[in-house]
Amino acid sequence: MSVMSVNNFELNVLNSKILLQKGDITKEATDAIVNAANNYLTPGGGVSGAIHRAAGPELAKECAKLGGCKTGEAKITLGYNLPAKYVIHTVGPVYSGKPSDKAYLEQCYKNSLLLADKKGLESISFPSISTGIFGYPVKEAAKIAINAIYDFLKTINSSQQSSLKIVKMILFSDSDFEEYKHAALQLKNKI
Ligand code: AR6
Repeated sequence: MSVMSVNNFELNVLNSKILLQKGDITKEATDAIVNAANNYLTPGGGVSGAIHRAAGPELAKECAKLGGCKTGEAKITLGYNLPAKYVIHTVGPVYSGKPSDKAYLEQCYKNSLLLADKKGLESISFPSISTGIFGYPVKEAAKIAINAIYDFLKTINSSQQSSLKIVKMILFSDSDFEEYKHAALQLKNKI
């Protein structure tokens, strides 16, 4: 485990690592980027709108054939004009304050990672799912995201050799980056 510069934070988990970075996910050249989608897999606004704009219209055409996506589940498409080869679309919960919010958000990270592993991908980048238009408080969402990614990597790497080596969280603002770093430091102090 090592702490890097101000806009980068790294946490090693057996053979893989979690990397926190400030940035724009549409610029990421990881094997897959994750989209914070809606149940209909239509472009929408926020990070999803940005991903669809950068990928080009073919992405929405492929999405339209997938029959939607339930909250907490994940579906994969090609990345078209994006630097990433694939887009994994997952639908976060609209924040309601109920305990089910946490379970759905955990499922988003877990199901996206499962899909990436099944496809044999080595690297994946996530945005901060549900914390924009869907209103999930960033402090809580950051803790859930970091713990879900860590639990997934620890479990899969201890039972088999996973293809996944790098899991990035791409945070759009300084304050989001600080919240995710805080959550990662808390986890680091516990393990
Ligand atoms: N790169 C990285 N993160 C970004 C970028 C970017 N280019 N653009 C925005 N973010 P949101 P949600 C951050 O609202 O809350 C859509 O309309 C943003 O600052 O995109 O899951 C869908 O169709 C925030 O921290 O996703 C759904 O209807 C984070 O991405 C709904 O919004 C997530 O914000 C999903 O809402």
